[in-house]
Amino acid sequence: MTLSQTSPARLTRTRPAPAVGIVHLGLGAFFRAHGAIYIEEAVAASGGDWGILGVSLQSPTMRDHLAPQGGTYTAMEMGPEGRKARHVQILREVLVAREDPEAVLRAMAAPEIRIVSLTVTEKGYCHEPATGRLNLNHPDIRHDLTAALPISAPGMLVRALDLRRRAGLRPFTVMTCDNLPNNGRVVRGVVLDLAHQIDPTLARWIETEGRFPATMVDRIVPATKPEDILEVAEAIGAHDAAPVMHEPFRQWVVEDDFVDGLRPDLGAVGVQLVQDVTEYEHMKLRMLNGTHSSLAYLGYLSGHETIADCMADPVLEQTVRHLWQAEIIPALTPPPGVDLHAYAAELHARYANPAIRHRTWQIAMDGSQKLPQRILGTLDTNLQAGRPCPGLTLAVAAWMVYVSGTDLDGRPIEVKDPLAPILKEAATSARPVAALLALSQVFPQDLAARLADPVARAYELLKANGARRAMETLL
Ligand code: CS2
Repeated sequence: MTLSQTSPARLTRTRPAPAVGIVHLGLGAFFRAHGAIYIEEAVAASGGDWGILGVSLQSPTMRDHLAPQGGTYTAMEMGPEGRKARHVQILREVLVAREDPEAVLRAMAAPEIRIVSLTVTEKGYCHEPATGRLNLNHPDIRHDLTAALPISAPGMLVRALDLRRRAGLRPFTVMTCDNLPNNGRVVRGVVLDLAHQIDPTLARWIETEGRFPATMVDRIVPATKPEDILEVAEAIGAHDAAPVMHEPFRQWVVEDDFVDGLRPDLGAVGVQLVQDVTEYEHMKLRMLNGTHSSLAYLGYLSGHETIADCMADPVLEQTVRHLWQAEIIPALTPPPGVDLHAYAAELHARYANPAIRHRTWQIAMDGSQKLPQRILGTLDTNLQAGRPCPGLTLAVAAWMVYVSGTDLDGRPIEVKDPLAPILKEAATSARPVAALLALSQVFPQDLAARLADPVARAYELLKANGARRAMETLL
């Protein structure tokens, strides 16, 4: 056996990246399979110094994987009919904020940086999900209020903007790419809240000069699994320690509001540049992420490992169709020219794609940060209009079972959530439904009052009959 058969060569860079113009915070699989590819294509189409410097906030793993590959990696498109590999080379360098926050701030404050984009997940904004305001009691924010070297994403943005202001530079555009409604307004709000605490003059400068376009991002990108690394090696004939596996579909809707109008030519590669992204965000968060989370809890409790497995189960498949048709679409205003029924049909096909193994457990993560914008908004609109919502109510009840840390057959669940200990205490108390609904970080309290009875009934049904029977009974 030759050496190359036992260990294929490492993936390496084959062309230089453009000079850096963007710093990206949060270098997970999603950005590498979505924004990075769009930006690489925009540079290929129209040029510009829009290379990306990636920042991992906590862990050095991504840097350690990407550095020996010159920052390049494989994006593997997984379609129902086959796969297609692409060698992405737009990322020039990776820094790790926990190791060297000063280097990250220096990079963000450099004159050539015009955009700082973010995928730091919902909890990375350190806000109260129910209100959208900065949580001043968040331990990272308490640290960042006084320390010159921040650890939170809002802290990084504020300190870097401060360096730019002091150096007489223009601010960078802050472009959030996380699944939050009004994500531009949320990040602007937390940055201004923090800046006000640190230096009101800085806050005023950011308020007048800063730009925070909202964006709607969409592509299903499950976390990379060890078997994916082997599959990619076999497909490309080289070892890539950090590939990303993604579906063919992609969509990016961006508010065209950048500091001095400076941005890559995103319009050339199919990004929709709009005045107001709100209706797109609501559509995507409620139709896609709302049913994703519902399938995650109900599917997990029905014993399903992935979304595609859920779609192959007629009970869950009918549940998700019911959610779209009877509960979510009636409570939505479509974006201009969009047919929500066609959008639902497209989502159905995307979920059923057997090549994408997206774990229910992965989507179930961080539910306390996700439920408000994905599910509770739809429930609120419907209940106020007097329309019952048995499906979404059951999904909330399933989340309540899930966060107790024990499934309906008594097996342990590994619950990942920034509020996990609080959720567990409430979910295992004598009155779990009432105790969870009382958490104002998650449930606006007027909605909690309206949810009390229906959720309690759904919860009892789940406990008594199991998830599949409960769906059959209620829907
Ligand atoms: C998913 C999203 O993990 C989750 O919570 O719902 O990551 C989803 O796959 C993306 O938003 C799709 O664009």
